[in-house]
Amino acid sequence: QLDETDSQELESSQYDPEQLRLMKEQCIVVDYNDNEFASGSKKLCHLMENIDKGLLHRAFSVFLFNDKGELLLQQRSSDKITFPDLWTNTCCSHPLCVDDEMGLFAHNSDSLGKISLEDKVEGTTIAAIRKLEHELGIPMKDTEEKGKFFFLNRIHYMAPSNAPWGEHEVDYIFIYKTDKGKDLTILGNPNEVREFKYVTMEQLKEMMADPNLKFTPWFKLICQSYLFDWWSKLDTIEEHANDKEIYRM
Ligand code: DMA
Ligand code: MN
Repeated sequence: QLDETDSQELESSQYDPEQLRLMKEQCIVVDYNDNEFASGSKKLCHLMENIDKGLLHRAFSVFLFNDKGELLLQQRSSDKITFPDLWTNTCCSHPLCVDDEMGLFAHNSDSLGKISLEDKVEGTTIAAIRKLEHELGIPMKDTEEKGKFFFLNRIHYMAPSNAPWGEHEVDYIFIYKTDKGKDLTILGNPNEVREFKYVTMEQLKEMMADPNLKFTPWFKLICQSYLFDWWSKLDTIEEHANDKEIYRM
């Protein structure tokens, strides 16, 4: 576990108490090649003073599509400490430093070597299922069913937020495809999500052209690179999944 001493005293501050509590979560600290080597609090991992020294952690971004091929967007809550009020993809967060979310399972628990990418993807999917329920009220039992999540690739990026905060992550990108005829229950958690809506490709492009709407940096990066291509190939997305490369942006 990385040392908690830093210059930022956040208690009794201007921040939302629940979001401050979540700053104590333990993220997975990784090296340049996404190999885990420590745990570090969410607070520690998101302070630019540490990011500037190279601190990097593992994250995920889910792009959830309904059975009509529309993408679920969210606007982050004003209570969020990083990137409040910005529009973004369905759900983002971090796999935590616990066995299952790290990809440590019974079948590999005695292997002293590195965790395989397949196991890391499985662990990160467990975190995604947890957070889809926490942020959007999508019942875990509805997303736990195998085969709806597609792991596309990993994106390594850095982006400052409002000072003193920022992101520096290896971000696992997932597409979730809702079954035909199924309509997922969504109930936004106001501490996490201010608004949410499904959009078509055209509607998203219109939103992005609207100067009054602001988007998260990672969502913009993924829009500029892969999103529209993947979206147009949703029916055969498995052919584009499981890219082992880490793309540096
Ligand atoms: C962090 O998202 C992950 C990415 C990909 C930016 P977040 O700030 O929404 O995390 P959390 O929901 O855990 O606060
Ligand atoms: Mn992060």
